[in-house]
Order: sequence, then C-alpha cells, then structure tokens
Amino acid sequence: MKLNWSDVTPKSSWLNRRSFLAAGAALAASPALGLTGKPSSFSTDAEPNSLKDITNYNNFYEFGTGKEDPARYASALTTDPWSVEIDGMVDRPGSYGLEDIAPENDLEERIYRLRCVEAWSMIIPWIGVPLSSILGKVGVQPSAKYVSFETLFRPEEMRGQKRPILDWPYREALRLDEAMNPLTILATGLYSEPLPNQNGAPLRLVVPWKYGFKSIKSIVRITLTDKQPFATWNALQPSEYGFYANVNPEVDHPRWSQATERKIGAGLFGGRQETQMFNGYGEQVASLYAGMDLTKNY
Ligand SMILES: Nc1nc2c(c(=O)[nH]1)N[C@H]1C(S)=C(S)[C@@H](COP(=O)(O)O)O[C@H]1N2
Ligand SMILES: [Mo]
Repeated sequence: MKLNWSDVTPKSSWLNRRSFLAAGAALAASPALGLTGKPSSFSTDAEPNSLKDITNYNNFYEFGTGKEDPARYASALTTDPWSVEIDGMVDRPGSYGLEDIAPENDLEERIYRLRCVEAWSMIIPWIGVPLSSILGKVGVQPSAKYVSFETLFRPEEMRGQKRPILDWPYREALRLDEAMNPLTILATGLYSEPLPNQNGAPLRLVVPWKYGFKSIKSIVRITLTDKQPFATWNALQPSEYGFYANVNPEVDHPRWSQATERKIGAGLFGGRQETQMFNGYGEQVASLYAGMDLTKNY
C-alpha cells in the first residue's frame, strides 16, 4: 500500500485545508495552509530527499545561476494573484486560475525521480494534477501537435532576468502525446505544502522521464500549436540540448557522461548511481519513441 506523505508526517506539521478554512477567516490567511494529494501508483517507493535539499539546491536561472540563488532570492516573486493564459488550438482559450487548473479535490501526490542534465538527481514528493486533465477541460483541437509553456517575465522581481543569461522568458515544449501521458503533471505543491517559490510557485510542469530543464517553473502561458515550438535550452545550444531531452544513459552530453548521476543528499561517500533509461519510466513512455533514433533525437 502506498502512503500519502501526510500519513507519515506528524499531524502538527500539516493541516487539511478544508478543516483549516472552517477554523476561521483569520487562520485562513496563515502560510501554514496544507495541501494533500491522493496517493498514486506512479509514485516511487524510494525515500524522497529532505525538504531542505529540495528547496536549497535548485536551478531557476530567473533568480541567478547558483544552486543557492533561488532559495535566497525567489521570495521576491509575487505568486498571488496568478493566472495562466491558455491559447492557440483550443476550443476554450482564456485566462485560467489555479483553482480551475488544479482543483484541490483532484490533487494527487506523485513521488518522482528528478534527473538534471548536469548529472545530479533527487526524489521529490510533488502534489499536482495530470496535465491531460486541464487540456481536456480547454478542449484540444485535432490540428494541435505540440504544447508550449512560458514562464513569467518580471525582472523587477526575478533579478536574474535583468541580464541576458537566457533568451527570456524561459520557454519549453512537449509533443502532444508526451503532454497527454499520465506521468506528466502540473505541480502546485510538494511535501503537502504549496510549492515553494524556488521550486516554481505557484504552478510548474513535471515531466519525470526527461532532463529537469523540460520541467518549466512558474508558468503563465500554455499554447497549443501544430509546429515544434521554441525551447529555451535547445535554442541556446542545439548540439548539447535536444528538443526531446529524454533521460538516456547511452547518449552523453558532449562535455560529460550521462551514464551515472550524483544523488543529492547521499553524502560525501554516497557515490554515484547508474542513470536509468527514461529515468526509470520506460514502461510508461518507451512506446512514445518507438522507431526513433534516440542518438539523433536526443
Ligand atoms: N523557468 C525555469 N524553469 C526551470 C529552470 C529555470 O532555470 N527556469 N531550471 C530547470 C532545471 S535545469 C531543473 S534541473 C529543474 C529544477 O527543479 P527544482 O529546482 O525544483 O529541483 O527546473 C527546471 N525548470
Ligand atoms: Mo537541470
């Protein structure tokens, strides 16, 4: 049986949001608002990284390129109010709120491996909804073949955007069948709490079989299109970062091996572990790439 994280966390450290709200308006303003999600069979049994690791070792270039920059500077980002523009080849384009995209009753817990292209990894207990659920609500038109995502551009609050480190705003994209795969989620929380800013509050993509850079943070636009969209890292250096970016121990980055990874939190003597094809999610996703040469479509 799979336990929800909240089942094994002391009651004092989390609270059910509904009973919390019932406790009164004054309390409802508290930042300690809990967020629970139904357990999922897609979750790994492996033990998640500590909240400290997950929130202090990050990549979020909008706040700087150092691993500790997001923890230091992301609190400057205003995440409420927030809306997401969903447009392009959809029946019901418009501006959607978080409650439309990830209603609390639909939330699931997904404990996933995260493998960064830089060859480190973590295990993170996300809270979120399948991306397919919101795509179903807005009605994807038959002509659509890709989904593109865009992060907020707000240099006043995202200090890294004051410099042209990347071609801002950060953008990423998936093929429609990848977007519809049940493993692909939009996360609004982790460890039964709303997403910390450094992890991409209030809404970020999680695609666990792809290198971490595909899992775009702080999303403000989702567009359905029939042409392969712009993708930030692919555009910056196509010989190093492909559009697909599937985790693949057999296809090395031109400047380093992808055969092994350093598990964050494993300690100085933790050693390296072998990287798994599709980050261990081959059973769910290998069929998406049947017949494709993965050394060319990296
Ligand atoms: N907008 C945006 N999204 C982003 C990034 C970024 O710099 N900006 N970094 C990516 C990379 S390289 C990784 S490995 C993951 C890291 O997610 P985490 O910090 O929540 O572990 O976020 C991805 N999403
Ligand atoms: Mo990454």
